[in-house]
Amino acid sequence: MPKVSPGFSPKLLIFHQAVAWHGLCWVKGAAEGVVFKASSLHAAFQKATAMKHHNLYLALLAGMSLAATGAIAKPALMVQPKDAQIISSGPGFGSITDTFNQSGLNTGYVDEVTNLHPYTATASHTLVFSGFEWFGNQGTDTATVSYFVNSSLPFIDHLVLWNEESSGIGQFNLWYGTTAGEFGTLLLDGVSPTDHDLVDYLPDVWEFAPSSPLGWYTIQASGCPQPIVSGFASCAIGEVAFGGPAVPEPGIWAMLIAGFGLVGYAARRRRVIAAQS
Ligand SMILES: [Ca+2]
Ligand SMILES: [Ca+2]
Repeated sequence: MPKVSPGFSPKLLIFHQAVAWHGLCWVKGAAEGVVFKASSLHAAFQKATAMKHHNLYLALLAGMSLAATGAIAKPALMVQPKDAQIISSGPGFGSITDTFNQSGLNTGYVDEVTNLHPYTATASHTLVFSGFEWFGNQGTDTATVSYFVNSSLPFIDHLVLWNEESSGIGQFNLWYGTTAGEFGTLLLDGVSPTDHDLVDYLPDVWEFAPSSPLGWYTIQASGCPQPIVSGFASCAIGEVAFGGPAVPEPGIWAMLIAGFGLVGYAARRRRVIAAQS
């Protein structure tokens, strides 16, 4: 079985199975001069059984499912925001640009190329403030910041946050909208990042329902500063990035087409042998 990433979705797999099943039934039926009116998996299976080809269909389905799983289980890739805006508690201290330009990371990532999970397991952010982090206005316990994402990946479903270690963010909601600061779709509701001590810190990673690869993602932070150290009375961010699935490679589709051709050849051969005996 292909390795299933933490981003694996059973619903997507079922959807792909259904698509694969209907597609195969239709093509196989058309090839035999019978276009299936398969409005459900059950109807398709009954039809396949009636044609005494159910084993063939099950084998095909299994193959397609395996291939679909491989396609879906492509690793999540790192996605770098292209812009950011402070919606509240600004201008604060430091530059908001330093929270998405990879400043302060011990090792960089390549936008839409680096695999998210292995990378975020070891990529730490410096505890040094100047030139690397952003703090909100002193005396504020909330802050809202929007990040602009414009990615060629099919969708966005991960948030990566290096939660600044001395003040950080207590809790936050993540929203998606088409404009900066828009509370459009709620993607994460009241989640709590790690409260780090005064050390270089690793990121937290959250997965959420697939969302648009183009638009503004807004972090609505509260509960700042965090208890450990509470060095400065405001919210603070070290670095923010996103993640989405890789697109299936053309090779997977070539493999499927080749496999289908082989199965079709085998079925035809079986009929010829049956006709001769
Ligand atoms: Ca940074
Ligand atoms: Ca802390």
